[in-house]
Amino acid sequence: TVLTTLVDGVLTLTLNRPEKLNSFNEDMHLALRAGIERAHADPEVRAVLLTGSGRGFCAGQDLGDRDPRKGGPAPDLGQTLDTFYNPTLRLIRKLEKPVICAVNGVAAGAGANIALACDIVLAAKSAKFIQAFSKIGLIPDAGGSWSLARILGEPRAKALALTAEPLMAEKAAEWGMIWKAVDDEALMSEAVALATSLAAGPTLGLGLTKRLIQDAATNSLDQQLDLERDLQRQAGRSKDSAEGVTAFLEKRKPEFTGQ
Ligand code: LHQ
Repeated sequence: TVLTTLVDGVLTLTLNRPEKLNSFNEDMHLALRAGIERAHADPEVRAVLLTGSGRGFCAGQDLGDRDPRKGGPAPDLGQTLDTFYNPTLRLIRKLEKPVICAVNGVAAGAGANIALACDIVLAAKSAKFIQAFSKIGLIPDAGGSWSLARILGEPRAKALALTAEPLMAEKAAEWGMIWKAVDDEALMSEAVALATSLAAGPTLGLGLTKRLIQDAATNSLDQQLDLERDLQRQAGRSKDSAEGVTAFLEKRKPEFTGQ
């Protein structure tokens, strides 16, 4: 349910249930989580690229999995979040390596919000983001209430979540919700080029940069200045920092090892 390749330091994870627009069943949850866990553990992985196969990116939870018409007690969706979505969301945010998301088609419900948890989001111009939850009486999950409110502010976050109106990729880029909308046929080559170039970068410093920017959301300026001091001290002692400065002085391209 998730295709995995490791090329030039880029671990590509492709959600692969195209006939269901890559909606999440248990298998796909576990396979995606295993992929991100590998990215944490495997030093060969220096960037992650998340995308979907077929015409969609991800349509959120597989709604066929729990058909209310079949009767029985209402499912505990809180438990679904605790067991499946939330650990993966936390792993993506905690991973001290860049996570690029190439949204190749519609991203709905939790599918949209997993994309928003990634560090750099590129989307095909034909792709749209739908906070589909309100259509089925649910609330935005998979971190969406947090990321939308932070990225867009309350007015746009509330309107998207209450109306479930699709947001096209170009508008999403204009609003700062994603990094870039690109021509459909250029999406994967651009995303792979970006991920490959980040994977060849100073991984330790990039990881600390990710943490620093995320922590800024809850830190005061004083706390953030202290954190910058601590992480710069660490970055300044890295092999890649020495290599970066040496390469600059020698007017050549740096060769980073990630350490
Ligand atoms: C699907 C799905 C899908 C199953 C398309 N499931 N089959 C929820 C509950 C539990 C715990 C916690 O969290 C959550 C979070 C959530 O994610 S809630 C939101 C769940 N997602 C949705 O409500 C989106 C449902 N899908 C749609 O609204 C549409 O499919 C979109 C707008 C994504 C795409 O529309 P179209 O491009 O017109 O495609 P389609 O609707 O024809 O879908 C293609 C096929 O994929 C179709 O199957 P079929 O056998 O008829 O060809 C759909 O049934 C299937 N599919 N989404 N979530």
